[in-house]
Formats: sequence, structure tokens, C-alpha cells
Amino acid sequence: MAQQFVASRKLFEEARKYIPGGVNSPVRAFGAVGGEPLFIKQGKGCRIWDEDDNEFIDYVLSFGPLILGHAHPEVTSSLRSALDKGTSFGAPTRWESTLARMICEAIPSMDMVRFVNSGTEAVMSAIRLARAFTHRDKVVKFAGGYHGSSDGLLAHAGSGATALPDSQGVPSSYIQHTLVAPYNDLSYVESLLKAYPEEVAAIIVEPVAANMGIILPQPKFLPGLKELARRSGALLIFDEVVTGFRLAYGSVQTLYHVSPDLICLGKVIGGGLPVGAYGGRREIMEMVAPSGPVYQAGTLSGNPLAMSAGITTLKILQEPGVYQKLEEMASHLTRGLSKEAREADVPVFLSRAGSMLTVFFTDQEVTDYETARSSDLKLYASYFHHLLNEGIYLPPSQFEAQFLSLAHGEDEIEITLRAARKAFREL
Ligand code: HOZ
Repeated sequence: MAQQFVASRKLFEEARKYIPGGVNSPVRAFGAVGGEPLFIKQGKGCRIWDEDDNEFIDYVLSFGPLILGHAHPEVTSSLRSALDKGTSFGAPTRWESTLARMICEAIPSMDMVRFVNSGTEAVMSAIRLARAFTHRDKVVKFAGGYHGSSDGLLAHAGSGATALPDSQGVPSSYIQHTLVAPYNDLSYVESLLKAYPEEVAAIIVEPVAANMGIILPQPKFLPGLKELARRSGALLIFDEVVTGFRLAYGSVQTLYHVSPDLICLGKVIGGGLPVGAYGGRREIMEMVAPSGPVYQAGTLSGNPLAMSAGITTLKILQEPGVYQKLEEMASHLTRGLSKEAREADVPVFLSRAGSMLTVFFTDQEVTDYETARSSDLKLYASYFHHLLNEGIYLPPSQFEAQFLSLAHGEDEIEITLRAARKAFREL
């Protein structure tokens, strides 16, 4: 099926006049895969429609939040009833405490949580808090680890920033305290901690890397980080903006048995509305204003719409079998893709954690940013466009994760596998 993108093309032309690059987040511009972005007018379940009325099975899902699929009836109905009562008050509401309680009950290491409006803001605030708590300045992050677009963390960041490895406009003094280690490399982290004794405030890590494609932590990596952080007096921060409530109900700490000091959340906990959150141990969180001296604020933080969508989404995720279903669906898709690639003689490395996955076009095992970058980006771009033409909407970058939702079913997986078979053979 060859798609026509006439209306999207016109809208993109118009958007570029008023919005830098025509988009409000760089990866959406299709720069990494070529061509022009589709303008989406509607989503329902696991499907989206563009302005030319082309229909796609969506594996982007707004880059992760839509674990229930688009326009889930219970989420939209909770939004409608919240909307009728007003959109923001700049005052506390009962919904904030409800969602906070649900999150703290789901995450054993989280006594308290503060809501913000994006993952970027959550991480920025968690780092400030870690610095205040430890009275130290330096932060260890991982190459290819993406923690939002705040200045100090735009060093060797993953997708979205891969085209801009060190963004202009970030003074070098802002990243002088950012130390970068290869993902999965404990001895490198150890050497950094030795080189800067009592200077590192925090080690921040995506416990499952999701912004350089999906990369799994090796078995000793997360426990090793916890131990290194403990020995050096640094805090361990899990950036779970992507993984929180995506891989399990709560944090991945229940899967990997490692408790971080702080966790950053976003995406799923807002049910598709703008949200972020950071939280952790009470003694740390009580340093946040107005309880303590670490200032952080936001006019729309904890707004009733995001809270309602989040509460409804988490309630649905509490239903038995939900994560099992996601796991089975994604495992079926991954096994099928692997088989199709093998039969077409296309070397790929498939990486999956729960309902998120990446097809890397490489014959190497992908364990860090360097091996992720061994992937043939031209092949990914070609695969992306082949699938797009078959009505399958994949992330427009090798380094963004492919997501599934509870709205995806066996039929969609079969359609996707048929399209992938054709694509692999034509690559
Ligand atoms: N790199 C961001 C998510 N991993 C992109 C988000 C967006 O462009 O919407």
C-alpha cells in the first residue's frame, strides 16, 4: 500500500514558517530517517490517522505514555469530568494526593513524590536535590543516556540529542560537573568515583536504557551501581521517565531488586498528558521547598487533568494480567521479527524489555552507546519507510524505542510481521 502524504506535506510547510524545524521536539521531524513528518489528526486504540486519512498501527504511542492506547474510553471520560470542574487552580487538589499515594504505594523505595510537568523538569529537580543533600556537585551519567534537555545533562545524550552531541548554548562550565561513563561499564564508574573522591552527588541512570534504542542492563550493572554509590556517598537516581509503570506496576526496582535513592517518572503516570515526578526517601524529599531549602516550583504542576488521566491509567494497570499480556504480545512480535530478519538474511540485534523493543541493524551484541551506534542507520531508515508504506508507524529514529500498548492485539502483530517480512526481503 503506497501512502499519499499531501496534506501532511502542506501542513509541514506551514509549520516550518512558525515553529523551528516545524516541530516541537526534534526527533519528530524525521531528520534521522529522511522524508517529512506525518501530521496526525486522530488516534484510537493502537491506531492513528494522519491528515491524509492514512491509517497506521502505532508503535510510537507518543514516545511511551500511551500504554493503554490512544483515547482509552475510561481515560477520556475521567478527563471530561475533570475538565468540567476547571483546568488548573494553582492550589492543592485531592487528585494530587491520590496519584501521589498510588505511586508511593507502588514503589517500595518512594516515601514521597513531587509532581512537575515533564521528565526534563523531574530530572533537573532531582539532580538539584541530590546536590543539596550530599553537598557535592558532580554527576555521573552514561553515554547515550538521555535525561531530558536540561543544560547539565546534554552531554553524550541519546536520541533527539544524537544529532547535537553537545548542544550550542550550553556553557562548558555547566557541564564541567557532568562525568560520562559507558553504559554497563562498572569499572569505568568506579574509576570516576576514585578520580573525584567525595565529589560525586549522584549517579543517574536509565535502569533499562531507552533513548539509544533499548539496551538491557547486564545482571551485575544495577546492583554494582548501587554498591558504588553507597561506598562513595553518592545518591543513585533511576531515570524511569520511560520505564516507570511501563515494565511493571511501579519501578523496575521490583524486577531488578535494586532500590535507588531517587526515581524520576513521567510518561505513563500522566496517561498521555504532560507530567513528570521525582521522589524517594523521606529524609531526602523533605529537603524540597516548602519543607526544606531546595527550591522548585511550577504553575501547572499537579494539574487536575494530568492527575485524573494518571489515576485512571494506573487503576487500569492494577488489573491482573495486564503486564503479562504486554509481555506476551511484545515477545511474539520480537520472535517474529527475529525469524523474518534471519530468513531474509538481514543481520539484526533485537533488544526488548517488556513492551518496548528495538531492532538494531547490526551483527554485534548491543550493550552500550558505542555498540548501538554500530547499527546501520541507512538500513533502519529504509526499514522505517518500508513499514510506513505498509501502514506501520515506527519511531522515526533508530535510537527511539518501539512501544506496544494494551490495545495492540494478535491481528496487529500479524499485520506488522507480514509488513516486516516484505521489508527485510526488500532491504
Ligand atoms: N527523545 C524523546 C523521547 N525519548 C522525544 C520525545 C518527542 O519528540 O516527543
